[in-house]
Amino acid sequence: MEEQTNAQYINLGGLKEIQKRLACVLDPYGFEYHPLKIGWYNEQVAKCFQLPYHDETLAFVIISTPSMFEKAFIPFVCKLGQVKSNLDPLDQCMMQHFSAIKEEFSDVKIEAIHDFELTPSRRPKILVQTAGHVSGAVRYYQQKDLMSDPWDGKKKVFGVCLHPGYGGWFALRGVVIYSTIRCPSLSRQQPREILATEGDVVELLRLYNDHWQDWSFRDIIPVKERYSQEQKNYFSTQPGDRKKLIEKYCNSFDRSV
Ligand code: B12
Repeated sequence: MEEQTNAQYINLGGLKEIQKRLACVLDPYGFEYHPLKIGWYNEQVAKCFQLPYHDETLAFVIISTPSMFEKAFIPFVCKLGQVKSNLDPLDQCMMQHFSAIKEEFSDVKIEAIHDFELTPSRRPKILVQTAGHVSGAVRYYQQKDLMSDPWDGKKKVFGVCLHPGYGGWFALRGVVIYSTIRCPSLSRQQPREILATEGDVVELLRLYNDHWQDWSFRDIIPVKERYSQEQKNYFSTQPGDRKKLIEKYCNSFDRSV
């Protein structure tokens, strides 16, 4: 654990102020942000994934909702024409929005970790599903939660999160850690139990692991919003072939602004 000598303690009022400022930077672009304490995350993950901060350190998990594609990604690739060819355009877009958070809080030390970042030993720097679960924003369903495992532990079954409003139609983009800010009064929120039976959880894990390309796991519950057809086409297209799609979106985007 890294001992920050200049730690600042905030109460729930202080947290609300931070959330208000995050809203200005993130709400217009289809992102959600949910607070957590680093200790809640570190308690769950193996030592090699733990983050070197005090348990009370404040962080937010950042989620992209379906409208992020139209509100953030298309304007990013079209308007600004700033996509560098060697980096994934969506990753670049996320980097820009995380940087905007850092700019808004330029008086505070913030570490932003993206879902795609790896450690030198090629481990993910952050397990966003665990972070999402401990924040209470999404429910992480894992094989090890099953009382009776239909795969008998013989198959590695990847876990998946569900969002109460968007089902599987969202992504966990990373965390921003307010390295020197501690919020002892933030209390843990258990995520909503979204599926009713163990059979539903087995079905979710089966769809996610064996049929993720048909999008069906995302619709396991009724949702308020899904990805647009354009967004589905984009993600179903091989990364190397996405440039043509981007050009097509930009032609219609240019006409609409
Ligand atoms: C590597 C990776 C993959 C790999 C391996 C998958 C895996 N889960 O390991 C591959 C390439 C196969 C893959 C594929 C896909 N992936 Co992927 N992947 C990742 C990535 C980058 C890291 C996952 C990882 O390595 N985890 C390491 C293992 C060890 O973690 P773990 O199993 O959760 O174990 C921890 C927990 O169990 C925790 N723990 C222990 N006890 C408890 C108790 C509780 C209560 C809790 C909360 C936690 C907890 O401790 C363990 C660690 O010590 C994440 C993004 C990220 N940075 O997290 C996306 C991610 C998991 N993928 C995602 C998706 C959507 C996919 C795909 C559908 C493709 C796509 N992007 O559309 C497919 C579907 C899977 C499939 N059928 O192949 C999403 C899942 C979203 C969701 N709703 O959950 C993520 C979160 C990316 C994102 N930005 O949203 N993926």
